[in-house]
Amino acid sequence: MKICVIGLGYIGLPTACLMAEAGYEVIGVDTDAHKIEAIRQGTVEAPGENGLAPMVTRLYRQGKLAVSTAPMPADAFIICVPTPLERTSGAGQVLPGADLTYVKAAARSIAPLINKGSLVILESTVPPGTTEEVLLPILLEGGRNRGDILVAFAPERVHPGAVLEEMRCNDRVIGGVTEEAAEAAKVLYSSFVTGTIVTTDAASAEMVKLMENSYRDVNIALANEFAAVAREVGVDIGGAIHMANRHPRVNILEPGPGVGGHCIPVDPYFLINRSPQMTPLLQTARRVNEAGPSRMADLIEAIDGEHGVRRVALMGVAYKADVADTRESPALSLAQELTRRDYSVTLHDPLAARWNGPWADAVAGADLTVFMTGHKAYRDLCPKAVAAQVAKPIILDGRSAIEIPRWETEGFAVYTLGGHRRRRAADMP
Ligand code: SAJ
Repeated sequence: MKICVIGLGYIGLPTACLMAEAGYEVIGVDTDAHKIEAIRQGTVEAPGENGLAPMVTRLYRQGKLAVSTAPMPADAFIICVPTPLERTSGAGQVLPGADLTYVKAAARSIAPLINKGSLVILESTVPPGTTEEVLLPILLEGGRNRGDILVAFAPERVHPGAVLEEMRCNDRVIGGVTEEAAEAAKVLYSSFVTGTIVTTDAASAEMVKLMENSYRDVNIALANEFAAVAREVGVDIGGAIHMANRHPRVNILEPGPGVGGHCIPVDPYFLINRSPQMTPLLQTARRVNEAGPSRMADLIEAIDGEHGVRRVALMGVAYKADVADTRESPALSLAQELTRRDYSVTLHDPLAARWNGPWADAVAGADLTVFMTGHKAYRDLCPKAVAAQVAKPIILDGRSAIEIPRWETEGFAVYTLGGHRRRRAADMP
């Protein structure tokens, strides 16, 4: 069976590899000629995804994975293209929604290659109804009948940094425009998915994906709101969450300096845009999380009021620990806000190419060092070495990234997101 994977990004490339590894004849397609050339030259880079780059090169050289900048005839097509936010106005308010440009372009690029019995699977996260109301009509534009082709929606669940592992092991939901389509897609994914594959209709699968990420966004917002109250009350939020989570049915997430990545800040808007009147909680959660960087700027101003701060070093540009991905980076938003408030800002990230110079250069002369991402490289930093570089030994830990006693021993004043330091989780039984 020949499979054509459209889009070789964070999801499409590992998906193409796992399908090829499972024995299918796979053609990976991407309009980015540089990406295609890197695969052909064996110079693919997948920072943070151990095993992916060598797997791509091996499969390509074995002839199990072909690549092209244009789709080729196949028995099945898997669409893994971006669905970014677009600012649209509706119901008298600006409501970000899904930009389906890439999905529509991918559908149009494969429509001429569709035959009777072709299977088309959409993996990109989309608003409920997109598979049946947007994708299918484009595929039928060539005058085909609905019953001629099998169309399904198969969202992914991955943890960046362990994408291959999670694509294999996690349970998967697959929704079909018809039951036959869902079953056909299930057979395909069963070739490498060891988790349970649940089949349903396309709209339910689209909804499930958005519910998963919206659930996470709301719970991150809840943690951030608790942190704000803890700051007012003077309670250490880390310790309070640790204690609250000892309740058998409580699982409060981590407060942070903002919510980044290409999914959590985006996906709730696909539900908000679809039903603005029915989603006050999702909209509030988005506002709470989007205010993360400005809350951090307020905290920095308060520290400035106490100690005098002009130069701020932001450590961690990636959207979360131990990944190189800087999309929707809270650190970049904070850097903009601090610059607007006349602070001098340096940025550093050990994994993100643009900012991965020596950390000492980033903190040199800093009046305040802010940990925005809990990279392992930061957790392993030597406080004495940092003390020798900074102008003032003051830390704002936005991610519970450091062991506070190690830094206080070296004379650092350490601030956290929530309240003054009391008995911290680490000190607790
Ligand atoms: N964050 C917090 N506090 C937390 C957890 C996360 O502030 O307790 C922040 C992170 O630092 C980051 C942002 O939220 O800036 C998003 O991180 P994440 O780990 O929640 O999300 P992603 O985008 O890496 O992965 C999510 C996952 N979805 C869920 O956990 C429900 C992943 O399983 C999905 O496959 C992925 O979105 C996706 O591609 O949809």
